[in-house]
Amino acid sequence: MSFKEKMEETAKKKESNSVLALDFPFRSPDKRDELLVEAQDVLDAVHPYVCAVKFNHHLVLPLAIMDCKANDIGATNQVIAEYYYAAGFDALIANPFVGWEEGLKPIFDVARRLQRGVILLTYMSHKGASEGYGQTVHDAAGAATAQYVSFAKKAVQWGADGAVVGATYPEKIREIHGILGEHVPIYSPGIGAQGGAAETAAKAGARYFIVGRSITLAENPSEAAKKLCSAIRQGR
Ligand code: NUP
Repeated sequence: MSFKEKMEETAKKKESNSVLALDFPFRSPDKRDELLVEAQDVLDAVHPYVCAVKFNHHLVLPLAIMDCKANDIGATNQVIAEYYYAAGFDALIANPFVGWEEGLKPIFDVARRLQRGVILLTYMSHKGASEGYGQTVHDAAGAATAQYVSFAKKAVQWGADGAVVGATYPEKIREIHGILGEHVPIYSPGIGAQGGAAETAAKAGARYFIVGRSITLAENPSEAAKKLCSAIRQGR
């Protein structure tokens, strides 16, 4: 089963399209055990309400000491992908800024061979996103276009398994969704702590919702995850 099909099936089974970003603030190395316990507690509390878990450096680096460079040359990207997939990850998030040949192609090659997923950053959720993803570029034919439009087209052309678009920019979600159609589902971070709203992102066309701090740092993570699910349902 492909990564995309696996996500669809799990979301349906769990009745949830929320992806938990299992992130915690920096902790000194001698507190690593606490971090593990905390992460397990949050997972235990919210697993009925999420369809997937996304690991970032917050947890992978302090616990496993992995040197991940998601923006690298193809040969390095290939090794990164081999190790992450071998460690059991179902999908990786990659940055299309490095391009295809000797850039992301090797990651896609490894992913296809192992039936894993590649999700592309398309328009990030933070304030400075417009400086990179929003800049005007010239496509191969010389026509002026927005960087994120070009990335969205590449996501379709490369057969990406998902595209990350910030919930903080619902109008970008709508526009990018228009390019991706049903081929490439939108994964939307930036809900809660960064100011985005799940309901609005869902209305604009986001399919999955990546949420970290408003669940992991909540007084009651289970309640927060449950609320997120109902906000998503409202937006559908
Ligand atoms: O555009 C992006 N925005 C974003 O927040 C792309 C991401 N990958 N993320 C990640 O999603 C971010 O690094 C964090 O792991 C998670 C959002 O967490 P929070 O703002 O809900 O706490």
